[in-house]
Amino acid sequence: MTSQVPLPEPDFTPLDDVFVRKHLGVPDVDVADWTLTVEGLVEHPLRLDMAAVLALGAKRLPAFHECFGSPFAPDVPTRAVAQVEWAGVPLAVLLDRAVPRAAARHVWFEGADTGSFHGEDGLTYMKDLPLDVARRDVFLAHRMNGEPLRAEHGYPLRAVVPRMFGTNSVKWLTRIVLADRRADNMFTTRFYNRVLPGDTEATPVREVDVSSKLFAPRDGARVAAGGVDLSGRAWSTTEIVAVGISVDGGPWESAAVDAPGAGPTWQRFALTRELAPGPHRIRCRATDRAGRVQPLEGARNAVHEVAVEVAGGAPG
Ligand SMILES: Nc1nc2c(c(=O)[nH]1)N[C@H]1C(S)=C(S)[C@@H](COP(=O)(O)O)O[C@H]1N2
Ligand SMILES: [Mo]
Repeated sequence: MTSQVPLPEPDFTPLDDVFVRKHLGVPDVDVADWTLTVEGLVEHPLRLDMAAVLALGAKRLPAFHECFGSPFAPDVPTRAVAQVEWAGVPLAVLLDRAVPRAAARHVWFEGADTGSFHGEDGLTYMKDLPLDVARRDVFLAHRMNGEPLRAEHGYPLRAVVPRMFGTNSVKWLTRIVLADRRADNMFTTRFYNRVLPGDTEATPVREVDVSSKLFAPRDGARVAAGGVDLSGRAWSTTEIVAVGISVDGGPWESAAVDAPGAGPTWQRFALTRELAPGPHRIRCRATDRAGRVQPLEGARNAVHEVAVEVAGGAPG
Protein backbone atom coordinates (compact mmCIF):
# COMPACT_ATOMS: atom_id res chain seq x y z
CA MET A 1 0.00 0.00 0.00
CA THR A 2 1.48 3.40 -0.93
CA SER A 3 0.38 6.80 0.13
CA GLN A 4 0.44 9.52 -2.53
CA VAL A 5 0.75 12.62 -0.40
CA PRO A 6 3.32 12.68 2.41
CA LEU A 7 1.68 13.38 5.74
CA PRO A 8 2.86 16.48 7.58
CA GLU A 9 5.33 15.84 10.41
CA PRO A 10 3.59 16.69 13.69
CA ASP A 11 5.19 19.51 15.67
CA PHE A 12 5.42 19.05 19.43
CA THR A 13 5.27 21.62 22.21
CA PRO A 14 8.45 21.71 24.34
CA LEU A 15 7.67 20.17 27.73
CA ASP A 16 8.50 23.38 29.56
CA ASP A 17 5.70 25.08 27.62
CA VAL A 18 2.97 22.44 28.14
CA PHE A 19 0.31 23.77 30.54
CA VAL A 20 -0.16 22.02 33.90
CA ARG A 21 -3.52 21.53 35.63
CA LYS A 22 -3.96 20.08 39.10
CA HIS A 23 -7.14 20.29 41.13
CA LEU A 24 -5.88 18.56 44.27
CA GLY A 25 -2.12 19.15 44.08
CA VAL A 26 0.70 16.96 42.77
CA PRO A 27 0.84 13.68 44.72
CA ASP A 28 4.22 12.37 45.82
CA VAL A 29 4.27 8.98 44.09
CA ASP A 30 7.05 6.51 44.88
CA VAL A 31 7.16 4.25 41.84
CA ALA A 32 8.44 1.36 44.01
CA ASP A 33 5.08 1.38 45.87
CA TRP A 34 2.90 2.33 42.93
CA THR A 35 0.50 -0.15 41.33
CA LEU A 36 -2.33 0.03 38.83
CA THR A 37 -5.39 -2.13 39.42
CA VAL A 38 -8.09 -3.14 36.97
CA GLU A 39 -11.07 -4.21 39.04
CA GLY A 40 -14.87 -4.29 39.34
CA LEU A 41 -16.90 -6.14 36.71
CA VAL A 42 -14.01 -8.14 35.21
CA GLU A 43 -13.30 -11.88 35.03
CA HIS A 44 -9.62 -11.44 35.92
CA PRO A 45 -8.80 -8.51 38.22
CA LEU A 46 -5.28 -7.19 37.56
CA ARG A 47 -2.63 -5.49 39.65
CA LEU A 48 0.42 -4.27 37.73
CA ASP A 49 3.58 -2.65 39.00
CA MET A 50 5.57 -0.32 36.77
CA ALA A 51 7.81 -3.12 35.46
CA ALA A 52 4.69 -4.99 34.33
CA VAL A 53 3.35 -1.86 32.62
CA LEU A 54 6.64 -1.24 30.82
CA ALA A 55 6.76 -4.90 29.75
CA LEU A 56 3.58 -4.25 27.72
CA GLY A 57 5.70 -2.20 25.30
CA ALA A 58 5.47 1.39 24.15
CA LYS A 59 3.38 2.56 21.23
CA ARG A 60 3.48 6.23 20.26
CA LEU A 61 0.51 8.56 20.13
CA PRO A 62 1.02 12.08 18.77
CA ALA A 63 -2.00 14.13 19.83
CA PHE A 64 -3.09 17.66 20.58
CA HIS A 65 -3.90 18.28 24.25
CA GLU A 66 -6.42 20.96 25.28
CA CYS A 67 -7.69 22.12 28.66
CA PHE A 68 -11.40 22.86 28.87
CA GLY A 69 -10.84 25.69 31.34
CA SER A 70 -12.73 26.34 34.52
CA PRO A 71 -15.81 24.15 34.99
CA PHE A 72 -17.45 27.22 36.56
CA ALA A 73 -16.94 29.35 33.44
CA PRO A 74 -17.72 27.00 30.54
CA ASP A 75 -18.11 29.86 28.05
CA VAL A 76 -14.78 31.58 28.72
CA PRO A 77 -11.97 30.77 26.26
CA THR A 78 -8.71 29.67 27.90
CA ARG A 79 -6.79 28.63 24.77
CA ALA A 80 -4.50 26.31 26.73
CA VAL A 81 -3.41 23.89 24.03
CA ALA A 82 -0.30 21.87 23.27
CA GLN A 83 0.75 18.93 21.14
CA VAL A 84 2.54 16.00 22.70
CA GLU A 85 3.99 12.69 21.60
CA TRP A 86 2.75 10.25 24.23
CA ALA A 87 4.20 6.76 24.55
CA GLY A 88 2.55 3.88 26.35
CA VAL A 89 -0.05 1.20 25.86
CA PRO A 90 -3.69 1.22 24.70
CA LEU A 91 -6.20 0.51 27.47
CA ALA A 92 -7.64 -2.23 25.23
CA VAL A 93 -4.56 -4.37 25.95
CA LEU A 94 -5.43 -4.40 29.67
CA LEU A 95 -9.15 -4.86 29.04
CA ASP A 96 -8.39 -7.91 26.90
CA ARG A 97 -6.51 -9.45 29.82
CA ALA A 98 -9.03 -8.48 32.48
CA VAL A 99 -12.07 -9.51 30.35
CA PRO A 100 -15.00 -7.23 31.24
CA ARG A 101 -18.17 -9.00 32.35
CA ALA A 102 -21.32 -8.63 30.27
CA ALA A 103 -22.82 -6.16 32.76
CA ALA A 104 -19.87 -3.72 32.48
CA ARG A 105 -20.93 -0.49 30.75
CA HIS A 106 -18.60 2.20 32.13
CA VAL A 107 -14.91 2.54 32.95
CA TRP A 108 -13.81 4.68 35.88
CA PHE A 109 -10.32 6.14 36.12
CA GLU A 110 -8.93 7.25 39.48
CA GLY A 111 -5.77 9.22 40.24
CA ALA A 112 -3.51 9.11 43.31
CA ASP A 113 -4.14 12.80 44.09
CA THR A 114 -6.41 13.52 47.04
CA GLY A 115 -7.38 16.71 48.79
CA SER A 116 -9.88 19.53 48.81
CA PHE A 117 -11.48 21.48 45.98
CA HIS A 118 -14.27 24.03 46.01
CA GLY A 119 -14.68 23.76 49.78
CA GLU A 120 -14.94 19.96 49.97
CA ASP A 121 -12.34 17.72 51.60
CA GLY A 122 -11.32 14.13 51.09
CA LEU A 123 -11.79 14.15 47.33
CA THR A 124 -10.10 11.98 44.75
CA TYR A 125 -9.86 12.87 41.06
CA MET A 126 -11.97 10.60 38.88
CA LYS A 127 -13.31 10.50 35.35
CA ASP A 128 -15.44 7.93 33.58
CA LEU A 129 -16.26 6.92 30.01
CA PRO A 130 -18.61 4.47 28.36
CA LEU A 131 -16.82 1.11 27.98
CA ASP A 132 -16.93 1.08 24.16
CA VAL A 133 -15.43 4.59 23.97
CA ALA A 134 -12.76 3.76 26.55
CA ARG A 135 -11.80 0.56 24.77
CA ARG A 136 -11.52 2.36 21.43
CA ASP A 137 -9.76 5.56 22.50
CA VAL A 138 -8.04 5.50 25.89
CA PHE A 139 -4.27 5.30 25.93
CA LEU A 140 -2.14 4.81 29.05
CA ALA A 141 0.99 6.95 28.74
CA HIS A 142 4.26 6.72 30.66
CA ARG A 143 6.32 8.95 28.36
CA MET A 144 5.84 12.42 26.94
CA ASN A 145 8.02 13.82 24.11
CA GLY A 146 10.55 11.05 24.64
CA GLU A 147 10.97 11.54 28.41
CA PRO A 148 9.38 9.69 31.32
CA LEU A 149 6.28 11.63 32.45
CA ARG A 150 7.22 14.53 34.68
CA ALA A 151 5.72 14.53 38.20
CA GLU A 152 3.27 17.33 37.35
CA HIS A 153 2.07 15.57 34.19
CA GLY A 154 1.05 12.36 35.97
CA TYR A 155 4.15 10.28 36.75
CA PRO A 156 4.38 7.33 36.53
CA LEU A 157 1.26 6.63 34.41
CA ARG A 158 -1.70 8.63 33.14
CA ALA A 159 -4.67 8.19 30.87
CA VAL A 160 -4.81 10.11 27.58
CA VAL A 161 -8.08 10.47 25.69
CA PRO A 162 -7.36 11.91 22.25
CA ARG A 163 -9.83 14.48 20.85
CA MET A 164 -11.36 14.90 24.28
CA PHE A 165 -10.70 17.80 26.66
CA GLY A 166 -7.71 17.25 28.94
CA THR A 167 -9.90 16.91 32.02
CA ASN A 168 -10.68 13.33 30.88
CA SER A 169 -6.99 12.36 30.82
CA VAL A 170 -6.56 11.25 34.46
CA LYS A 171 -3.02 11.71 35.78
CA TRP A 172 -1.24 9.65 38.46
CA LEU A 173 -3.53 6.77 37.47
CA THR A 174 -3.84 4.01 40.10
CA ARG A 175 -7.26 2.43 39.64
CA ILE A 176 -9.42 1.43 36.68
CA VAL A 177 -12.88 0.15 37.64
CA LEU A 178 -15.42 -1.48 35.34
CA ALA A 179 -18.97 -0.78 36.46
CA ASP A 180 -22.59 -0.92 35.38
CA ARG A 181 -23.11 2.78 36.15
CA ARG A 182 -21.30 6.13 36.00
CA ALA A 183 -18.84 7.13 38.72
CA ASP A 184 -20.41 9.52 41.23
CA ASN A 185 -17.61 12.00 41.89
CA MET A 186 -17.25 15.78 42.01
CA PHE A 187 -15.28 15.70 38.73
CA THR A 188 -17.62 13.31 36.86
CA THR A 189 -21.27 14.04 37.58
CA ARG A 190 -21.13 17.38 39.41
CA PHE A 191 -18.51 19.60 37.78
CA TYR A 192 -17.33 19.42 34.16
CA ASN A 193 -20.81 19.10 32.70
CA ARG A 194 -22.19 21.60 30.19
CA VAL A 195 -25.21 22.28 28.00
CA LEU A 196 -24.12 22.07 24.36
CA PRO A 197 -25.68 24.37 21.72
CA GLY A 198 -29.06 22.91 20.72
CA ASP A 199 -29.25 20.72 23.84
CA THR A 200 -31.43 21.27 26.89
CA GLU A 201 -29.60 19.00 29.32
CA ALA A 202 -26.02 19.11 30.54
CA THR A 203 -23.67 16.37 29.36
CA PRO A 204 -20.11 15.58 30.51
CA VAL A 205 -17.32 17.71 29.07
CA ARG A 206 -15.76 15.22 26.65
CA GLU A 207 -15.24 15.82 22.88
CA VAL A 208 -13.38 19.03 22.03
CA ASP A 209 -15.01 21.87 20.13
CA VAL A 210 -13.74 23.07 16.76
CA SER A 211 -11.05 25.61 17.55
CA SER A 212 -7.96 27.48 16.32
CA LYS A 213 -5.28 29.71 17.76
CA LEU A 214 -2.85 32.20 16.25
CA PHE A 215 0.72 31.30 17.26
CA ALA A 216 2.52 34.03 15.27
CA PRO A 217 2.69 36.89 15.61
CA ARG A 218 2.07 36.77 19.36
CA ASP A 219 -0.47 39.10 20.93
CA GLY A 220 1.19 42.48 21.50
CA ALA A 221 4.06 41.76 19.07
CA ARG A 222 5.77 44.50 17.04
CA VAL A 223 6.53 43.33 13.51
CA ALA A 224 8.24 44.78 10.45
CA ALA A 225 6.09 46.32 7.71
CA GLY A 226 5.41 44.42 4.48
CA GLY A 227 4.31 40.82 4.03
CA VAL A 228 3.65 39.48 7.54
CA ASP A 229 3.49 35.72 8.13
CA LEU A 230 0.33 34.89 10.10
CA SER A 231 0.16 31.30 11.34
CA GLY A 232 -1.34 29.03 13.96
CA ARG A 233 -2.93 25.68 14.69
CA ALA A 234 -6.48 24.37 14.33
CA TRP A 235 -8.07 21.21 15.76
CA SER A 236 -11.40 19.47 16.29
CA THR A 237 -12.90 16.00 16.73
CA THR A 238 -12.52 15.61 12.98
CA GLU A 239 -10.51 17.13 10.12
CA ILE A 240 -10.18 20.91 9.81
CA VAL A 241 -11.23 21.83 6.27
CA ALA A 242 -10.78 25.62 6.32
CA VAL A 243 -9.30 28.43 8.37
CA GLY A 244 -10.19 32.05 7.68
CA ILE A 245 -8.09 35.01 8.78
CA SER A 246 -9.59 38.46 9.17
CA VAL A 247 -7.58 41.66 9.57
CA ASP A 248 -9.18 44.65 11.30
CA GLY A 249 -12.70 43.23 10.96
CA GLY A 250 -12.32 42.70 7.21
CA PRO A 251 -13.44 39.65 5.20
CA TRP A 252 -12.30 36.10 6.06
CA GLU A 253 -9.35 35.28 3.82
CA SER A 254 -8.49 31.60 3.33
CA ALA A 255 -5.27 30.44 4.97
CA ALA A 256 -3.34 27.45 3.63
CA VAL A 257 -4.12 24.50 5.93
CA ASP A 258 -1.95 21.39 6.33
CA ALA A 259 -3.56 18.10 5.37
CA PRO A 260 -4.69 16.20 8.46
CA GLY A 261 -2.15 13.81 9.97
CA ALA A 262 -2.77 10.11 10.45
CA GLY A 263 -3.93 10.55 14.05
CA PRO A 264 -5.43 13.10 16.45
CA THR A 265 -2.97 15.90 15.72
CA TRP A 266 -3.67 19.57 15.14
CA GLN A 267 -3.30 21.16 11.69
CA ARG A 268 -1.09 24.14 10.86
CA PHE A 269 -2.45 27.10 8.93
CA ALA A 270 -0.62 30.07 7.45
CA LEU A 271 -1.24 33.20 5.39
CA THR A 272 1.21 35.93 4.34
CA ARG A 273 -0.56 39.26 4.37
CA GLU A 274 0.52 42.85 3.59
CA LEU A 275 0.02 45.00 6.67
CA ALA A 276 0.44 48.77 6.65
CA PRO A 277 2.32 50.48 9.52
CA GLY A 278 0.18 50.94 12.64
CA PRO A 279 -1.94 48.79 14.95
CA HIS A 280 -3.91 45.80 13.60
CA ARG A 281 -6.32 43.19 14.97
CA ILE A 282 -5.97 39.70 13.52
CA ARG A 283 -8.51 36.92 14.03
CA CYS A 284 -8.68 33.27 12.91
CA ARG A 285 -11.70 30.98 12.51
CA ALA A 286 -11.71 27.24 11.78
CA THR A 287 -14.33 25.05 10.10
CA ASP A 288 -14.30 21.26 10.46
CA ARG A 289 -15.45 18.35 8.26
CA ALA A 290 -18.71 18.17 10.25
CA GLY A 291 -19.48 21.78 9.26
CA ARG A 292 -18.87 23.17 12.72
CA VAL A 293 -17.55 26.76 12.68
CA GLN A 294 -16.08 28.72 15.58
CA PRO A 295 -18.51 31.27 16.97
CA LEU A 296 -17.44 34.92 16.91
CA GLU A 297 -17.99 35.43 20.63
CA GLY A 298 -19.70 34.21 23.80
CA ALA A 299 -18.32 30.65 23.71
CA ARG A 300 -15.19 28.94 24.99
CA ASN A 301 -14.12 28.24 21.40
CA ALA A 302 -14.86 31.77 20.17
CA VAL A 303 -12.43 33.04 17.51
CA HIS A 304 -8.97 34.01 18.73
CA GLU A 305 -7.80 37.58 18.22
CA VAL A 306 -4.33 39.11 18.58
CA ALA A 307 -3.31 42.77 18.45
CA VAL A 308 -0.07 43.60 16.61
CA GLU A 309 1.82 46.78 15.88
CA VAL A 310 3.43 47.08 12.46
CA ALA A 311 6.53 49.26 12.56
CA GLY A 312 6.55 52.40 10.41
CA GLY A 313 8.26 52.42 7.00
CA ALA A 314 11.80 53.71 6.36
CA PRO A 315 12.12 57.42 7.16
CA GLY A 316 11.67 59.48 3.95
N1 LIG B 1 -5.48 13.03 38.70
C1 LIG B 1 -5.73 14.17 38.01
N2 LIG B 1 -5.79 14.11 36.67
C2 LIG B 1 -6.03 15.24 35.96
C3 LIG B 1 -6.27 16.49 36.59
C4 LIG B 1 -6.20 16.52 38.01
O1 LIG B 1 -6.37 17.57 38.65
N3 LIG B 1 -5.93 15.33 38.69
N4 LIG B 1 -6.55 17.61 35.82
C5 LIG B 1 -7.10 17.36 34.49
C6 LIG B 1 -7.18 18.52 33.62
S1 LIG B 1 -8.45 19.64 33.91
C7 LIG B 1 -6.38 18.68 32.52
S2 LIG B 1 -6.59 19.93 31.42
C8 LIG B 1 -5.26 17.75 32.28
C9 LIG B 1 -3.96 18.54 32.18
O2 LIG B 1 -2.87 17.68 31.93
P1 LIG B 1 -1.41 18.28 32.05
O3 LIG B 1 -1.33 19.01 33.39
O4 LIG B 1 -0.49 17.13 31.94
O5 LIG B 1 -1.25 19.26 30.90
O6 LIG B 1 -5.13 16.78 33.31
C10 LIG B 1 -6.35 16.26 33.76
N5 LIG B 1 -6.08 15.14 34.60
MO1 LIG C 1 -8.39 21.24 32.23
